[in-house]
Amino acid sequence: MRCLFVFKSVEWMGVEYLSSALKKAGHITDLAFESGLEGTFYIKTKKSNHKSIFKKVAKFKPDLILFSCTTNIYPWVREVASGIKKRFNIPIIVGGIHPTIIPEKVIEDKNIDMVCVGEGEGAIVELVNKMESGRECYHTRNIWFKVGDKIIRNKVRPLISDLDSLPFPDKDLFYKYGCFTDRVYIMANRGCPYKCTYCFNHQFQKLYKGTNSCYLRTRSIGSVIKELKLYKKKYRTKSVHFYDDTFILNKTWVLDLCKRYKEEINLPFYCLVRANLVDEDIIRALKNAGCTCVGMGIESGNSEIRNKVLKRNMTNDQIIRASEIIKKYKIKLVTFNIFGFPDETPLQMLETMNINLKICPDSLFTYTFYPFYGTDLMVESLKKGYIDQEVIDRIVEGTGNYASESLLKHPHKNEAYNMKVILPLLNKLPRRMHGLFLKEWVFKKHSDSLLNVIKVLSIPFYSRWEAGQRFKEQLSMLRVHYLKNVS
Ligand code: B12
Ligand code: SF4
Repeated sequence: MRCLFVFKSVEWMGVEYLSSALKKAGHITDLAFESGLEGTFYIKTKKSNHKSIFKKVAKFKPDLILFSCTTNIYPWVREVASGIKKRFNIPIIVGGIHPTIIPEKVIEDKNIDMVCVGEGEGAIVELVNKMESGRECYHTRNIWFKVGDKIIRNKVRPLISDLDSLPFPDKDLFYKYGCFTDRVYIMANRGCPYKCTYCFNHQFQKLYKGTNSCYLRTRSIGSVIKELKLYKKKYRTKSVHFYDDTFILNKTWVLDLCKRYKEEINLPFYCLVRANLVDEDIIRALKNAGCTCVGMGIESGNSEIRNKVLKRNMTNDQIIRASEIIKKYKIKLVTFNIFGFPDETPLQMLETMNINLKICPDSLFTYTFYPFYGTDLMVESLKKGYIDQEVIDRIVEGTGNYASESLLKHPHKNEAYNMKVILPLLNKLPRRMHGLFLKEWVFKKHSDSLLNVIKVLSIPFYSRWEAGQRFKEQLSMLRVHYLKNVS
């Protein structure tokens, strides 16, 4: 069967995995892609009329249209799905994190015929096989169907236990659109054992409870190395970005991977670490293998907020110790920070500023808290009156994001936004200037234009490596868009 994925802004591994699973089962896949700056830089570009997508649909003549959907691109998915339905009579399926969390709402959209809940490879192959052979498909696990006024809800199948059994992601789909250049994204694991209250992982753990699934799955080192060797040859890869939620969770595995990576891949790489798991053996091994930069979530510098509200389970000492080890081995450190949690006071927010200024990361990312639907912290925010049904409806619709102003009715929203804006710049200013901002400045109301100027001034201080890569990728997408006429 002919399956057309529709996506925008950035390369997406979820789509690549589904495409290769479908190809392995003998189906034909392609991608209709709309470039833009929102997926990586939160910059709204001119509203698109999606013409290139409709043109691609007309040319490819798919039997099925497939959207992958995070919360923040849901408005775009709905708009494009509606445009497609107006012009073509082709079934549309939407999968990914947003429909997984709120299938009831997503399937209500009149242009969406099916949604996929949870992991998609097994489900999509079964569905497409059945559709192709004209067999009844309403009993396909993970898939919800809309038949007239009726919704058919199927349970989820167990998670894929052997990740090595999956074909490597079909990166060609995005490569031809210039979505990546010499840096590749890879995932060596799936799942995360922690239950941080603002993250989707505890929702997935609940979804799969009782299905006899192991939530945390790790690929064999041989499989990861084989995938990277392929990219090195095919895309002339110069750096690698491991996007695993908790890359260093299994110490023996990381140490073994580092050894073989050095011998067989030997490219600079980036990965995510968790402060409570960092030790000298791991960081030394990462360094020896070529790791040039690690990302580490601090989220809040106040241990009460971090451990009671966010359930991060890590102490300030662990964060400080981890950053000392990372610096000792001269690996660049990027931290992630969020301001404006429920009940967070300005003084607690200041602790996030202070811990960063103390450990001096090479760069840092700052966000305002966005209560993703169904997370424990969204529920808590509702209970405590920080959000109401109207805000929940906006989240369901995919409004806002964690780079914009908070959706919460937070008494210290202003301070949270000031701190989010100023911290990346402050981290690079001389220590003697910190006092200027840490006292009155963060507590005052500033004009949007001043805050926007600071945001622009801070751009060079966000992770330079990451910003540089993304900039290169955006340029490459534009070049392909305007010069190559890919179809
Ligand atoms: C890597 C990553 C990125 C990379 C993507 C790079 C790449 N080349 O893939 C980048 C940096 C670009 C990115 C950007 C964003 N990300 Co991100 N990202 C991730 C991360 C860490 C891994 C995603 C991944 O590849 N997973 C592995 C694949 C196999 O899983 P998957 O995508 O979920 O797909 C499976 C199923 O969902 C399902 N499925 C998915 N789509 C479809 C479609 C159909 C038709 C079917 C049948 C099934 C199906 O089947 C797939 C295979 O099993 C996740 C966290 C996570 N662990 O998943 C966050 C995550 C998805 N990102 C998130 C967010 C918020 C964003 C941004 C909005 C942030 C931003 N602006 O920078 C953007 C959104 C961009 C966009 N266009 O949507 C959130 C989404 C939360 C939410 N409720 O929406 C997550 C869950 C992180 C989190 N902890 O909150 N991200
Ligand atoms: S450690 Fe990271 S990925 Fe895991 S649950 Fe917490 S925030 Fe989510």
